[in-house]
Amino acid sequence: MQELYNPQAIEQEVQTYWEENKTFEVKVDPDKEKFYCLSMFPYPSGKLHMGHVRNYTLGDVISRYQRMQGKNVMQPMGWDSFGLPAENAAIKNDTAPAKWTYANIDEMKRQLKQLGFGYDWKREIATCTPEYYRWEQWFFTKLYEKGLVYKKMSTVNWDPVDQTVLANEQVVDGRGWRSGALVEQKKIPQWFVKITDYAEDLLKDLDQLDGWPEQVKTMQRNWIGRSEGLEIDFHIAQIKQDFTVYTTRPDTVMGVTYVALAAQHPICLAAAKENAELADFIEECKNTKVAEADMATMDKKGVFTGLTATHPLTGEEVQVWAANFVLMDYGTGAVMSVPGHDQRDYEFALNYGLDIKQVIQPTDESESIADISKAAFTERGVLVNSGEFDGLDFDAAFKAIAAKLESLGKGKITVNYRLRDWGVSRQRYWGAPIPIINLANGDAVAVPEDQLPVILPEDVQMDGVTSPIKSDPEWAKTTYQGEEALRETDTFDTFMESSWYYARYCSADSDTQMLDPAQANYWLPVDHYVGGIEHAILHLLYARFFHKLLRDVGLVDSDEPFKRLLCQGMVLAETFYREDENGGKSWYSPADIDLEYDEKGGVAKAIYKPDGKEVLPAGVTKMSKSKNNGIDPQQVIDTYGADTVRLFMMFTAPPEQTLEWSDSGVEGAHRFVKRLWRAVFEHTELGVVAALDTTKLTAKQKQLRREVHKAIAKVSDDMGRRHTFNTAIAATMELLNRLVKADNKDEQDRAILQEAYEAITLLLTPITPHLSHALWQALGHDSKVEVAPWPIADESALVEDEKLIIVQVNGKLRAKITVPADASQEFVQGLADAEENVTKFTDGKTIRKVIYIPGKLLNIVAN
Ligand code: ANZ
Repeated sequence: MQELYNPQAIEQEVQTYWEENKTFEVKVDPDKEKFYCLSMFPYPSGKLHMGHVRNYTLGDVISRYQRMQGKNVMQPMGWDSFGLPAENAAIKNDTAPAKWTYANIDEMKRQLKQLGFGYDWKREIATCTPEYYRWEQWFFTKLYEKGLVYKKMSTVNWDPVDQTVLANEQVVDGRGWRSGALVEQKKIPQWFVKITDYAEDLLKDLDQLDGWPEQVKTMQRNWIGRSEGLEIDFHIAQIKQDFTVYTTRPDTVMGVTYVALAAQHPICLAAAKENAELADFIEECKNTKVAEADMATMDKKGVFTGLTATHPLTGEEVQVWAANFVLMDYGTGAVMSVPGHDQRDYEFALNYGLDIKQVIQPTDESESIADISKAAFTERGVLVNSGEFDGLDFDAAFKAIAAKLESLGKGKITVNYRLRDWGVSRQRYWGAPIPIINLANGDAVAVPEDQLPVILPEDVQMDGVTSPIKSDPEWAKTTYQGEEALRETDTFDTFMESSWYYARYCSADSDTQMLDPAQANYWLPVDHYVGGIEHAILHLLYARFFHKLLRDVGLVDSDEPFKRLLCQGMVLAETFYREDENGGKSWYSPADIDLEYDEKGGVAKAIYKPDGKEVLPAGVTKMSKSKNNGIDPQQVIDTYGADTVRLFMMFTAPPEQTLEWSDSGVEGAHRFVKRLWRAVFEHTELGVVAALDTTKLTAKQKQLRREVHKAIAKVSDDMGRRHTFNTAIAATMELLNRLVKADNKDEQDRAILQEAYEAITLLLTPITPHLSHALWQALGHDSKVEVAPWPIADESALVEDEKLIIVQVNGKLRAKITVPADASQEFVQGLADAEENVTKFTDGKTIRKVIYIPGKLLNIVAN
């Protein structure tokens, strides 16, 4: 008897085999169909968490399945290794961000290997290495040459005590995380990439992405936010100046009762010189940074500029206000205000006693006229109080008013996007230096190619306030064409690195180019991308944008980087707490809790093991530090082995849904693994098996074999098409239950069992690869299971050669007859007519109708 199932020993041995045989190293092979499976690379925070384990198990299962389909599968892994947490950790632990990061990478890589993920480690990249970021810097200089990047003054969070710029996550309740000082808004020059030039392309190409969840595409569409509208010119006679508003509702133009400008609008800035109240207001707006999402709920405030503008169609004079809800960087920074039909304008008008006029009426005549006494009527409808445009609907009014204004030279149709250009400057240290040289005369130039990469020093002392490359006066010093100049000390947003890593993997070791187009075009686009839904907007949009940039400089020839996207659900766990006298809660790790159950299997008591006293359950939530309910994957791997962890992850929930951690679930998965192990060895111990001879099978044997092949067909469909790994596993579990009860006495019994255990082993290979590797050998194979072809269901085994037919007379069961599976209706009817219990009810009657459902039912209607 083979020794007991010992996952640690088996897994170690199989992993060594993979490593020695370079099982997962791949090369371009034009004769083979390729499959590129990618999981979102981790930030090296220290050690893997369960979210990683789930993400990477999904990717690995898909990869291994595709490899068994005979495809050339690339599955790479790397590290998204720049970013703020490394700086914070370095300060806390008195080390350098680089050292901390590389140590974490080592540890997490060890864990990934221990989980048995089949990565091509030769392609490993870490974005914080010069070998990687030099190409990002190079690419940025290319974009600079193409006019796709520019410098602009832009607002940052400024800590006046620490004299430093803060990232959004370093601002806590409006104060600096370290100094506690009130954070101010400050404008400094920053670099932007012109993603807005690609807005239309990014929107349009979403239609190509059939393999993406609808939800993600919708989020991207909304983020890009295309709107079609009209730019309309207003004239201010007092200062002899025109300004332009942007509106998506030109149909409401006759309802304009005032206009509103952003506080930063040049007309407001000019008017403020003689208007102290306005100047104060502008100052106040400066220090409140408003996100677009807050626009609807914020208190609408403003100041009258003292100016009036002439309505372009009515010639009426309307007041010009500065208003806090108008954004300077959207549209034209000016709005024609229609309080009757826009809620923000409405609230503002109420606050300042401005007129509210109705010009739109509901289309549905059964509705009474819209009530605008409490809120604006914002739906589309039919025009009223609009002179020559009365009675038109939205579309007709849009056209008519646009045409009229155009003919007057006061309007034009325009398209606007909510999408803003991408600000890539960060004032942090741990990032790729922006490859720009600032000249003494104020100009900026790209670092020449032969001076790249601009290296970030790694051996630094963090003072917790200023970036080491900013505090070291020497670092920035350089020369440009013989003149002294200074390097840019800002670094890139880390989204820059994650926007093209998927492409770098295709030729990860190239030190002569960013990508090798031949290799990139073989592997790209990624066939299956697996990652978290939290990246639905920014990361995925930036990566799509970069792909188009790469395409437009000729490095890749596809339009989109990711063919199919899978967003896995979160991993949840139970939470437990105790309350102290002040009502504060302390949270206890589920790993330290013993549960006592009532007779019905419900939780009766939760006991904190270290002190034996009770804690209270507080429901199931996402594993997080704040609720102390994270389960450390390492502990589970050490106890049960990687295969059990992988199996549990895949079995417990479909990929997109949340997965609830449960100790009993893990134990259940482990029992199944052990059971399979035992069953296979009990089978192999019975000795040599004869070859399967399907012509010699009894009905019972045929039935068992049919079940085996049904399971193969089901698992293949679940894995390949539906991606419901949980039901695939359930089918193999059922099959195992069946097999352990099956006869194993004669040769053909054992031949079927051999076929069945081989099938189970292969079907589980993507999920429990170490176990399968060992079982495959135990079943007598020399070749390795990783490259064994996926089993194919034998169609002939699936065919049932006999069927049981229910015979009814007038809907009542009268007989059951067994017929060949391909029997015709006449044949079945003939047999039915020979049944005494049937003829008893039909004799002497007229047969009105015979209903036959092939293989199932024959119903004779007679009276
Ligand atoms: C008049 C009007 C009447 C509007 C009405 C709406 C309803 P989207 O669809 O998001 O593009 N707007 C224009 N520029 C703005 C700015 N810089 N800051 C704040 N709001 C601005 O929205 C376009 C609408 O948002 C425009 O249409 C404008 O208000 C406002 F019954 O013009 B509307």
